[in-house]
Amino acid sequence: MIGPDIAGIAEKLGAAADTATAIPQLAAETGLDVDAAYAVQTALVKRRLDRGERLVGLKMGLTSKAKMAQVGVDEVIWGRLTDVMRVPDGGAVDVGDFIHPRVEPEVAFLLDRLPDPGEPVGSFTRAVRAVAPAIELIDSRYANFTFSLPDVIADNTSAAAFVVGPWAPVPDGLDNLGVLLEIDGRVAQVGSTAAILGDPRRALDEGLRLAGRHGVRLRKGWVFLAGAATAAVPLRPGAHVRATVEKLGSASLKVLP
Ligand code: OOG
Ligand code: MG
Repeated sequence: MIGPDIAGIAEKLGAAADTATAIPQLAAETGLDVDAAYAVQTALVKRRLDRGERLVGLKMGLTSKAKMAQVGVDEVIWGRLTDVMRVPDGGAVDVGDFIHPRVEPEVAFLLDRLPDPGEPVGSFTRAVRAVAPAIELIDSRYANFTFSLPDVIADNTSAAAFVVGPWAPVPDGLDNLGVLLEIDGRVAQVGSTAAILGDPRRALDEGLRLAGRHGVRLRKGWVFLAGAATAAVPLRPGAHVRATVEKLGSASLKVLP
């Protein structure tokens, strides 16, 4: 039996991102299952690495019920972050570079000494050197921001850009910190880090386990996004976005007019 055309699907998704043009969903039509979808994601990210981008981290997706409900997919997923996706704290993006961008508040981990594949994380403070408030800008390449589980995995879990705020030492508890997303100084979303798998530290266990299944090892120095605690909010030209996590501070992003 001939399987789905992994390279061809990755090329379609890559071109959609490069030209900021939505495409129809393709998993059902091409018979893409979850494993094949991660193979597409690998090819899609390789396309970026081939043009000089560097892998700088891993992101988790759909680790909260709010996110699962918003997109109608209820499995935890993971994707890759490259250096070109990183926007400095307080930096600006242009909505014209994206199809239908949304922002969401995140908690970021700076990875340090990680366990060998198959081993449990053990001490979180050994595995994570610092934590920070962050903003993720997601931009599904599919029309109407609508997708199935294999579709969103193939599309590198909608990854498009991210901002990391100031790094701070790991606080005593990370499991019930208030999370706030403000647009132009007005509250757009409120939540708690408890929404992230009960405790965002669990996202790292899940990331190690799920990425490890596909032979992907996390690296010291990488940024790890634990997944949004709240639903994502559409990004408008001229907007000022701020994500605040209690005890950790804020990260911010401007959108060009
Ligand atoms: C998929 C990516 C989800 C998160 O933090 O849950 C994600 C999407 O919502 O398009 O990044
Ligand atoms: Mg996210």
